Amino acid sequence: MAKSALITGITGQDGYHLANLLNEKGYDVYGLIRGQQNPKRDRVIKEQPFVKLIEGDLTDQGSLIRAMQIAKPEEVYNLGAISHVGHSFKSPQLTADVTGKGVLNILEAIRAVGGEKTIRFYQASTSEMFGGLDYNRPGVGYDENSLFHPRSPYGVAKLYGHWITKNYRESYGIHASCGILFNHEGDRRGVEFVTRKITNAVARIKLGKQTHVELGNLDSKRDWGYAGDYVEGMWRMLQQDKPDDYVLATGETHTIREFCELAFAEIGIKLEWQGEDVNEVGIDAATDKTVLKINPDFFRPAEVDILLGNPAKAEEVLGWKRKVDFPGLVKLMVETDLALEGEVI
Ligand code: NAP
Ligand code: F7E
Repeated sequence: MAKSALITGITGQDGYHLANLLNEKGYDVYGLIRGQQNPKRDRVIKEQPFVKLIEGDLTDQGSLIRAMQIAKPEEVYNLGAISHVGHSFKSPQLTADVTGKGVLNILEAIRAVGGEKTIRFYQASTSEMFGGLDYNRPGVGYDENSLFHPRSPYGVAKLYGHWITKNYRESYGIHASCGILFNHEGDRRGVEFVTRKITNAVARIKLGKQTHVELGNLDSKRDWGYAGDYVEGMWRMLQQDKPDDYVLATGETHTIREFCELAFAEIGIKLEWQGEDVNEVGIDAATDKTVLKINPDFFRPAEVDILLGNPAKAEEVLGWKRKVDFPGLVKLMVETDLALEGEVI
């Protein structure tokens, strides 16, 4: 009998990669899709016809119970969230309801169908729970025991989801694990996130569809991996005899500025920086044209300055290791965007 898995956030980046992985492993894959006319439904049906879609919403307890009854899952992956940090400052209450309380709703749905001993649960926790303020171990990075200090409504909501998952593990014996994942990107990343925004703009600049890109803070540092590698780690967590929490990261950190330099280099542009603060610009060294400007609209009320993860526990216990490195990630994303933008006339 094939195992059954239910994925919330099926239309998101990680939902896409995880659904493919579970399908390759022979699972029956169910995906929770929200809204009465979700524009991403057709894409899932076209690209991943093996996914069985169930309508529901993390804020709607009844729909989650119904999803459990239909999918009868052995494994539930809770990837659904308001996941954009900048957006969470604009819709903090919605973020609390979906990203925070939504986790409680799905855990209660597991209890409602008596799944405490039969359903394994993955919670998508995040490096945004750390926040960077206590970063005092350069070169070592955050691990599972580091101090939390979220710097956004998103980070705060995720911290609730993290602790309620641990609490349900301790209280009801649910096989519930939290993956504390550092940034992971790829060709399925939404264009609202900085990496994809850059690679999409770079492709459009190369094809003459756009003159420049406007960004916010160029100096924050992120530990960026490839999403395809990270969903493998999620699955491995649920295959362990005991539930636990794991950091998935690369152990390297880079600035947004470095990401821009590598991405532009992929299309043969050497970036030169001129000016300071909001007046700083990125210039194409060969033509003197401005290809990058600062737009303060993209600054956040509070910023996480540096994220660097220590994946030692996941490497040792799960046998997990990232495969795609930083230059490889940038190359993969620019190449995909060039191909996609080349197709779109
Ligand atoms: P994503 O692309 O933004 O996808 C988020 C998903 O959540 C979408 O499918 C979205 O559906 C769904 N969603 C939003 N509101 C919902 C609601 N009320 N009910 C049910 N589903 C809802 O995010 P991702 O990059 O794949 O990340 C997956 C998870 O990992 C998220 O929880 C994220 O916070 C977390 N995480 C991500 C990273 C990263 O670097 N990618 C790192 C750490 C943790 P619609 O398409 O209908 O909006
Ligand atoms: O920002 C800076 C921005 O939005 C990265 C989510 O998946 O990873 C993601 O959160 C950095 C920040 O990702 C722009 O200020 C500059 O310092 O790509 P991002 P994020 O905030 O790190 C974590 C682990 C998650 O859990 C989240 O769900 O880039 N930045 N200029 C910009 N960011 C954006 N979005 N747009 C800009 O124009």
